[in-house]
Amino acid sequence: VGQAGPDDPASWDHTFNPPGNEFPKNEDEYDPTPKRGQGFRRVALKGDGSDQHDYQAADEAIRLLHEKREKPLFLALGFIRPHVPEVAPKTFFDLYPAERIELRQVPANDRDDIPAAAFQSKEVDWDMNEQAKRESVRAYRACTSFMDAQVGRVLQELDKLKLTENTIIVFMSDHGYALGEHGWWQKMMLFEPVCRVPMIIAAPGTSKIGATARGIVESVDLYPTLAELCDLKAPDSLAGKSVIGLLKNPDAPGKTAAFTQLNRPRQEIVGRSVRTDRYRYTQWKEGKEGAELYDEQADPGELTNLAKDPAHAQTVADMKKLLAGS
Ligand SMILES: [Ca+2]
Repeated sequence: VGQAGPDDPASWDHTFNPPGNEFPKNEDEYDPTPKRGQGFRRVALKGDGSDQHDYQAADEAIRLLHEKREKPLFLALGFIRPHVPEVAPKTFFDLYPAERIELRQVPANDRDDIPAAAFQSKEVDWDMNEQAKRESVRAYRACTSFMDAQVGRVLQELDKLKLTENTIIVFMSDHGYALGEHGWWQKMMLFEPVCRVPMIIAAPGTSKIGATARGIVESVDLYPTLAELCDLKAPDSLAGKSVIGLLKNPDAPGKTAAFTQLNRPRQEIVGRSVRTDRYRYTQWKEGKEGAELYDEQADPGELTNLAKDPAHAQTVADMKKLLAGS
């Protein structure tokens, strides 16, 4: 927000980094998690949020669509929400009354079979009580809907300009988000809700509207997919694989596995995780700091770690082989 970060200037003809307003003064603000400082602030704004980064980024995208509509264009539009701090107009908070939010039910002994390295800290729920947790989920939903509304503004403009029919649209996120799973919030873990991201692709003439492909894909597959859709030659060095087969036929098989890696530099621990259609296997510091195996079909909440279960020894061996080959 407000800065180019590690962007590569040579890759862009035009950049725009709106500063937004993440610290509004006079709004309805509440902070239930004093231990986390500004990290989990929630702000319900007056007005339509037009002082916010995501709104201004959508405005700029709309302006560029008008200006550049005659020629092929690659537009990367980054939204910050629902990343913390959770700032959105009050009207979006009103969509999600706190009393209607259902919280994750975490068994008291859940962490007993999880290696300590799986968590950034031992803290459970950051000392939030039930009400604060409900408000946190509510703020996340409000911010997600606010961001979604900005996506909608841009798509509407594409329609108005009659560009939808020859535009490839991709919606994805850089990581998922924990909302109380295993007593954890935000990211920095290798459980399903954090490793998994949305990947929505509308490629006119190729993809089927509203279809869901169940095959495994990875974020690194985006580059070769876009290259193929645009009839461009991708470099041979790319790690990913085009998903165009799944766009054409959502029932087509995906990859054997997807990989995710997490660094805990302070503890000098790297966690590596592999997901197949049935299992997730994660090991910390090559297994020296523990391992986890979850049956995602029987146990989608990842509550029972099967890594030490003799009945799953073969599965563990297979998953280790996948990790070693990645
Ligand atoms: Ca458990």
